[in-house]
Amino acid sequence: MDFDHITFGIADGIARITLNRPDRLNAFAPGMPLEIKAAVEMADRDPKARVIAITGAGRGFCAGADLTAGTAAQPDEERDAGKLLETQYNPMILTMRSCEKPIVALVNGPCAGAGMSLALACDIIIAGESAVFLQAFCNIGLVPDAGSTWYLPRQVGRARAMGMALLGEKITAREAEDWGMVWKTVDDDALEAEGGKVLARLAAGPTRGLGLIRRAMHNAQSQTLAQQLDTERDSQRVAGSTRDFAEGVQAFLEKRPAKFTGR
Ligand code: T3D
Repeated sequence: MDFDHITFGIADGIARITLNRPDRLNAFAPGMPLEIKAAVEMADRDPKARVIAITGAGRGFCAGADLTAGTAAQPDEERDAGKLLETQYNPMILTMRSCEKPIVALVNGPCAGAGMSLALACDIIIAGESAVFLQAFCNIGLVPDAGSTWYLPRQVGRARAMGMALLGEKITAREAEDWGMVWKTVDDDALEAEGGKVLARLAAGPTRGLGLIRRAMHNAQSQTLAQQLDTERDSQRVAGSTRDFAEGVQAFLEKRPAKFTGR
């Protein structure tokens, strides 16, 4: 499949989606969320991909919606700022949610508006030291979208989420890490190497089990304890029937590293 706004490839078990509009800090052009959605679906289907990485080309991760195109460029009488959400952003976020493989954001620079929502919808965020995160929406009179009002308070708590959403100020990668939004902040120069280590580890992991872990963690945000215990039981039944479980136990008993195959 040809993409206009992203690049996509699979190598060594890692499906890599690179947002590719560096002149606009990889702001979302109309159509771009659907390209990301399609790429996530391809990676999810392809057994060669065992983890998905999302990053940005150039010095930015993603500056949110392109304010020179799409809704912002429409005349007043035609403008429907909910339309792209309904037809593009929301399907992208829901596809990421239902994906059965871990998704890692390598945040290499400014991460704003719906670009921050995209990062929040990933399972792990690794950020370069100079990355900044901002809920830019209120700065232009919009409301947080693409899942930010759902993910952000769950990840950083209501007070910090409200502060970010109502004030639209930048927070640094280190602050984001202190707040529990970012797994790890690394030197900018080390982002590829450090991110690569995490990706390689996930790509060599028990893929089915990792997918079930992410699903259970996501479900926990909206389920009761009793429902969650059921989810854990059902997930364990599936994980316990995989070859990777048998290999993991065997490797433990033989005191050697496990060789997971993702089955
Ligand atoms: O239907 C709908 O579309 C509704 C959906 C809305 C979802 C949203 O995401 S709304 C929020 C949209 N995003 C923003 O408001 C963020 C705007 N950008 C910024 O605040 C800043 O650019 C950053 C804080 C992200 C980065 O600042 P800085 O100083 O590192 O970079 P810069 O100089 O501002 O930007 C570099 C270039 O990227 C610049 O272009 P130029 O002057 O070199 O030709 C700038 O105009 C361009 N750019 C940055 N963000 C966007 C953008 N171009 C288009 N759209 C952008 N969002």
